[in-house]
Amino acid sequence: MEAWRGLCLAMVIIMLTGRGEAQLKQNFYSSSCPNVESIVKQAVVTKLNQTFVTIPATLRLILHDCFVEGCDASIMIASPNGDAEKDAPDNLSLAGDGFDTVIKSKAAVEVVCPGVVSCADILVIAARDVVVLAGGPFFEVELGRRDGLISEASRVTGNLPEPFFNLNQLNAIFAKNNLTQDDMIALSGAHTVGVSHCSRFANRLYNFSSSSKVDPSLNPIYAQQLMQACPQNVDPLIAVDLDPVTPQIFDNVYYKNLVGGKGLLTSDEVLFTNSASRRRVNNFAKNPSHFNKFFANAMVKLGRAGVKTGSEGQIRTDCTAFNS
Ligand code: HEM
Ligand SMILES: *[C@@H]1O[C@H](CO)[C@@H](O)[C@H](O)[C@H]1NC(C)=O
Ligand SMILES: *[C@@H]1O[C@H](CO)[C@@H](O)[C@H](O)[C@H]1NC(C)=O
Ligand SMILES: *[C@@H]1O[C@H](CO)[C@@H](O)[C@H](O)[C@H]1NC(C)=O
Ligand SMILES: CC(=O)N[C@H]1CO[C@H](CO)[C@@H](O)[C@@H]1O
Repeated sequence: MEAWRGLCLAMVIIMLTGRGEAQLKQNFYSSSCPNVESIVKQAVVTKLNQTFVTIPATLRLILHDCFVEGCDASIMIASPNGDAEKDAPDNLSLAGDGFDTVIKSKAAVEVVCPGVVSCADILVIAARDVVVLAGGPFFEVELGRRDGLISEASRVTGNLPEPFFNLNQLNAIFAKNNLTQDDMIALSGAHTVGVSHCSRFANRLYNFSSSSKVDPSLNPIYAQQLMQACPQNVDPLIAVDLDPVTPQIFDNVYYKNLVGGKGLLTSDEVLFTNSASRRRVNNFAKNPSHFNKFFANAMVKLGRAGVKTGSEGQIRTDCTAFNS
């Protein structure tokens, strides 16, 4: 009887994993690479010591990876023909330091546990670590992702949120990734660090509508400052802080900015101007620990988007190339 039950259980497990339904879990590498998280953290700290950009660049990478093909490090692939995901127009502004953080972390992990930890998981750990290093909340990450086998610029189109999106468009693209409006609002709080190039919001300053050149939802003094930083025909390399108040700290000031008309992108400010999302923005602006809790929860959910597990995909040795 016992043997029979054991056999049934084993068959169920085989069926589940055989169909690729293996689950992500915390401490996935507890026996195969027990120190993976501390190795990645050390690599991230070392990289951060070289440049602050490590933080925003790595954090943004997780969105761009997970929303296109799922969280499978497809964003990391370098193509000699310039037609991989990272070459798509939407990726033009991804800072090289995010890629470098993952590459250096992977190199450090490979020394100790060669061929065991996916690049997708390393990116997820590194993205969590930069949040913590910038003063944000710690949270346990789920691991067990496999690296994807597809990375094409043409498949990026339509899968990433755009800075001119309205609330419905934002909700729709997050919903495709099983994320709610509250998740979306919390994840937008990543814009508490990092920068945007002028071209992504210049329409709000110079060419908003037939009745008003300047977006009326912008605080007028902030609008003046932005026009100074971003004159028309500005050098396309010029970028300004997404959070003008505490640009290097992961905090809830992003939401206070929105309340004060200092959301840089249309997609930021709309979270406050639209009454359907305003209450949550006010809540995060007033209650930092509430924001931290929602952000951590939403990051874990983001990390589940379109994942490959079990025997799907591969564990890349070099994050920038498929295994040959
Ligand atoms: C809600 C929809 C979102 C839109 C429309 C959006 C759009 C943008 C845009 C246009 C930029 C500026 C890019 C540039 O000009 O260099 C940017 C930067 C950034 N985004 Fe988002 N984003 C969104 C959500 C997110 C999420 C969910 C995360 C991460 C969890 C994130 C993390 C970042 C970071 C950290 C930067 C700064 C990058 C840097 O300084 O190098 N964003 N985003
Ligand atoms: C940070 O960089 C400085 C030199 O810029 C170096 O002396 C120091 O050891 C570094 N610290 C870490 C933790 O890497
Ligand atoms: C201003 O906006 C209108 C309508 O959106 C567009 O047709 C026009 O090309 C824009 N002008 C500039 C200078 O960007
Ligand atoms: C969203 O959740 C459903 C049900 O669990 C799942 O089948 C689907 O693959 C998920 N979508 C993404 C993008 O992860
Ligand atoms: C960081 C990075 O790889 N950026 C690339 C994005 O795509 C353009 C081409 O569209 C490349 O020139 C960039 O190097």
